[in-house]
Amino acid sequence: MGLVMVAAASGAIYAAHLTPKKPRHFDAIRAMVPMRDGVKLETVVFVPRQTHAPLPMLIKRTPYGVAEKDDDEPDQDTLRELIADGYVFVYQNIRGRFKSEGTFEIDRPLRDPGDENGTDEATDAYDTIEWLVHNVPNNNGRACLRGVSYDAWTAVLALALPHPALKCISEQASPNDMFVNDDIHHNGAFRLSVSLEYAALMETKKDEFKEFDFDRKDTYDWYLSLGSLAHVDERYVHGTLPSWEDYVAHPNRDDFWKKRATAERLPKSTVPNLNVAGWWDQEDLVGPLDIYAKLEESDSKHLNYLVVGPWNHGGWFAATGRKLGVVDFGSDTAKEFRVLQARWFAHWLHDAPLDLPEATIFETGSNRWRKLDRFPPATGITKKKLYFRAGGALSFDPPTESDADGFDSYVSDPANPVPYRPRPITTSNDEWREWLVQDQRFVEHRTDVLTWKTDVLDHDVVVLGDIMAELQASTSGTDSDFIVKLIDVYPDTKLEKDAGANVPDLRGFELIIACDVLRGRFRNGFERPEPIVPNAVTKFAIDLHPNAHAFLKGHRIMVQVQSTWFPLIDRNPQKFVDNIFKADDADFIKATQRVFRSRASASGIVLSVAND
Ligand code: PG9
Repeated sequence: MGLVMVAAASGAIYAAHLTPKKPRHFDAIRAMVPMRDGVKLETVVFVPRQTHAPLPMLIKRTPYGVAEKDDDEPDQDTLRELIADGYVFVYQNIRGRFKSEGTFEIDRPLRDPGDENGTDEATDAYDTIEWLVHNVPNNNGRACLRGVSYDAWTAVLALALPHPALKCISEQASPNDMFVNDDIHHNGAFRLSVSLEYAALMETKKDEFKEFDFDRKDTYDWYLSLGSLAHVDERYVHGTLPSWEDYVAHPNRDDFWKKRATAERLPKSTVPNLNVAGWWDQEDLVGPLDIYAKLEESDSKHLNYLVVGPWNHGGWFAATGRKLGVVDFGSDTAKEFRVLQARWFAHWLHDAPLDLPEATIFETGSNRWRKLDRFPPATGITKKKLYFRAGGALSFDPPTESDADGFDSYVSDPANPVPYRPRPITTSNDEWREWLVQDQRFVEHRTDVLTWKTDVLDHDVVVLGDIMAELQASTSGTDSDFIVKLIDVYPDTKLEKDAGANVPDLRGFELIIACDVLRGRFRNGFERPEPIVPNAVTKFAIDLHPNAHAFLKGHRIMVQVQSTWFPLIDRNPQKFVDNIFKADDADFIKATQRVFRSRASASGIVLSVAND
């Protein structure tokens, strides 16, 4: 019981009156920490009660709120290992969120080079650390920034102006280039539902989360009846969501997006960074892989590390991480990560030894951790192409037909788009978090989804590294999306080892391993969209990103191609228009798509297959 105060030269201090209801392990200090331009940021510092030796600080900078009550201490479960090692835990709301002053801007970019007086997340992180080292009692002058997703993004940006006390960061699922991957677009295709709903959540109110007000349960139906995206503003938003206005104003990868593509703008690697990603991250799988890859280019001191596990967004803080949906990974992967993470921070902040490979990668299917000296590996793999063949076959042998007979076809109708997960598509966060591991049989019957499958595998095929889809396709329209999914098809017979009362029946289960979309207008670059020549065979290359998965003996490999994925991705009108956000309803037309599987125009997927 007591009153915790901090003597600060500047910055308002809240007096935290401590009236514990449950055992308290920390004293809470609340402060409005001043930034260089006078803006003050709401900060709460939890100092362990038991330890009196000087401790390092673990800092999270977030738009999602800090503990409102002193009782809301750092979580004894997910932070167990870190708490045991001894840290001061710091949480701060970024500008314009909750009690923090200033203006919130989703994905505020780094200030322009030469803008000496400007502020950004890098200067805010710097000023915060400067204040903390001088004002937090018993700190040892060392700090790390950590966080998942947006909080990871703020950590990454701090690398642009690292404070001398910043000894490491751990970015976990940070987005990177939001026009090409991660939350807002994928390869120029707009991630409609997540972008609109996130803007509403974050920009309607400063100090609360406000869900978009749908008038029905099935948002698929709502988005479809909306028609063109031009109606979002006219009917619902009325210019009140700044990000929505930005998306409409910047339909191509112009300077607005380039300024926010963080990895490209980072200086060379001088601060240790533990990058963390999840194979089924429904929001930001590619960001951490890209940030890791970019920092690798200048990592002469070996400060840049990577962990990828079988997780959804932030799933490494799940209770165990043993399962995602119905998929079982055989061990408590999230707990395993948290032990590794504790070793990482203990090394940089407590001088503990570190014996960690550069890349710790979970290989799904075989369910084992691989220790690699880089990822994707440079050796030990062979690039092999799986070709689309006649009769829905998928084979390492190339096709033999001529163009005239060698294609499969479907009609893509924007009035009847393929749902990305089974309807009703509600706003349930739990459903959203697991859609990537849902059985894909729910679309197999659709005439606008093409499917090719290998024979039953007579040996394991282990993919370890890049996966690239290469489509030779045509459309009767002048613009089109192509979505490619690489799927593991489980055996039709129940395996002995899987039998048991509580084990789900996974016979014939279709599990997405990798997937992505390309907006056809951007096939030659994201800055200048180009119409597609109707009915001409055209190459569409779609990066399905690095992966680590064993397609086991007895399974099949499957590929699906479709042109809509709604409302995850907005509908392409299929007629080229200048700005899809401003299309007329009449611009949305049916298109006949052909995916070629001929000698001259072969389509397929290039896999990096492990030699071992
Ligand atoms: N994926 C979310 C996000 C990050 C950065 C910008 C916008 C959204 C998040 O989970 O924080």
